[in-house]
Amino acid sequence: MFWRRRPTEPDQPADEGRVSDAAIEAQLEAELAETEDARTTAQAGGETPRPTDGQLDTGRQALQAELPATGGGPADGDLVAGVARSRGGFVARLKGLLGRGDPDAATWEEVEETLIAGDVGAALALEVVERARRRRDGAGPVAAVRSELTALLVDREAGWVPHRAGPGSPAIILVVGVNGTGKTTTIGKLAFRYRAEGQTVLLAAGDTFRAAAIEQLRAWGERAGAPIVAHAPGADPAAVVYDAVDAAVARRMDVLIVDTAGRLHTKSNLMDELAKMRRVIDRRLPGAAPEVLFVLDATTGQNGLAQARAFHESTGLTGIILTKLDSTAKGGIVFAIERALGVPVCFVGVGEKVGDLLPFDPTAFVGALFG
Ligand SMILES: Nc1nc2c(ncn2[C@@H]2O[C@H](COP(=O)(O)OP(=O)(O)O)[C@@H](O)[C@H]2O)c(=O)[nH]1
Ligand SMILES: [Mg+2]
Repeated sequence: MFWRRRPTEPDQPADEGRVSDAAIEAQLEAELAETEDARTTAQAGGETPRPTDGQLDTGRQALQAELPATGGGPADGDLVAGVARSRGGFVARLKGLLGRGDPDAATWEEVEETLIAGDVGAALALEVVERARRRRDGAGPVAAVRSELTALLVDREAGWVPHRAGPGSPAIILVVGVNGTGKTTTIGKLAFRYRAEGQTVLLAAGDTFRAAAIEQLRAWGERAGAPIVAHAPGADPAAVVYDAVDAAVARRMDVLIVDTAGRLHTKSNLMDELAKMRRVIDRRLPGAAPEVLFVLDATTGQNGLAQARAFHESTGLTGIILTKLDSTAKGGIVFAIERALGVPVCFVGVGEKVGDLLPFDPTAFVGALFG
């Protein structure tokens, strides 16, 4: 499948026998024409019907209870509480093993096993142990392991900010990942965060697979004060994106966040669908260079890494959001995913409340883990 590269990246040399650029352009034109048709049909059919049951009201009431009475954004969730299970799990065991003074070879082996049990991954666990042993840290073996784990995390600037092509151009964030990992919830939390910062946010209901997915996003948008672009269930997601990009530009929105489907059983279709959404963005807003954030459920452990690699290969991820860190004792997946992809974790989810999405700060994270 052809993937349109970012304008800032050099073009790859053309392979022998590769489809010509003209053919690709012709195919793209045809796809975009199809997308135009889908848009016209969707607009003629109007937007999806609004929910009539009391579910949204219940959700709104629950949310009101979470929001501070003084207004503004929701209170930030607690990272230390969010990683309590991991701290009490594999990290507590590490400290127990290494806190008894000079560890022998057998103890180091147990440390390695403990890191593996904490989802750091076998190869990485071995690497951390070897380096920590060689380090002969004056502050002791626990500090040595802690330093080696910290060193695994990708270098980044503090506070992730989505790319914007210019002041009049919206930052575009595509949120991708398999079903149930927390994409829509995370988009809701992100919308709240940016709204609380005074930014305008537009949401795009690119998961058109189920009506409930569109309604879930709409509910979040209503709560966060973020309008939403949605087509009927079953519509072409690229057509939704097409309209959303145009609306974001026309309304001078600061941020456009696109929800996407995550069904795995049609994986190659899903990847094609994501690629097409990307191409539409590149076409409608050249230079937009959308962020592609992969939502990883921390409880899926090493299996999640395989998913992440597949998405990275086909869509070029620019960041990771690790959700449900509060539900796992194996927070070592943070180190494994950054090392596997070389892409930074930019947010972590530590609960289901609106404030439970925290910008990822490596030092604060390791500090919260080790207590
Ligand atoms: N405990 C916990 N649950 C979360 C977190 N993020 C999302 N969830 C829950 O995960 C479930 C699936 O979320 P959803 O956003 O619908 O996933 P999607 O299919 O990827 O869009 C919901 O019940 C969310 O409340 C988190 O950080 N912690
Ligand atoms: Mg969803």
